[in-house]
Amino acid sequence: MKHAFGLIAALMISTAAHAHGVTKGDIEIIHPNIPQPAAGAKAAGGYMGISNEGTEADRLIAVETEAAGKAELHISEIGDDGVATMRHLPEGIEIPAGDTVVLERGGLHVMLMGLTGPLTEGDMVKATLVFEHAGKVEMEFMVDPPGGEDHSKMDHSDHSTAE
Ligand SMILES: [Cu+2]
Repeated sequence: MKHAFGLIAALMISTAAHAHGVTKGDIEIIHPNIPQPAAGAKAAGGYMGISNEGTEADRLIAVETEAAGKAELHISEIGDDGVATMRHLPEGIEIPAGDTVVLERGGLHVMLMGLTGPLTEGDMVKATLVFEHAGKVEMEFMVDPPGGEDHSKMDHSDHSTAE
């Protein structure tokens, strides 16, 4: 995942004005965010960087939040036919030792399904990430502008089909 470092650097630079995050043990959560969904949307994607400073792999296995009826871990993929599809990851997302995994549009994401209320830019959305080893990490998603923070610095070539 060498490319992740460049993405994280871009993420941190582009969001430096109001970057936020949380650390628990060896796990650091970097700028968890939800781009403001369209009015009346029933679902939204949650994104963040997850660093593992430890010497053992960990695994994000669940996300709990009162902002949605259900939160699942998904990956968006472009199939051989060029069509973007989303796949549920019941086994969770591995965070290798000494590595950073980026959840971003068009890739890994938290899928919030059955939103319990509107999400407006600037809102903070409480959630709990559940890791196999680090346990429960309390954090807050920041609701970013619609379409996400600063498109210009990241590759969002497939964002129109992500959700
Ligand atoms: Cu999804």
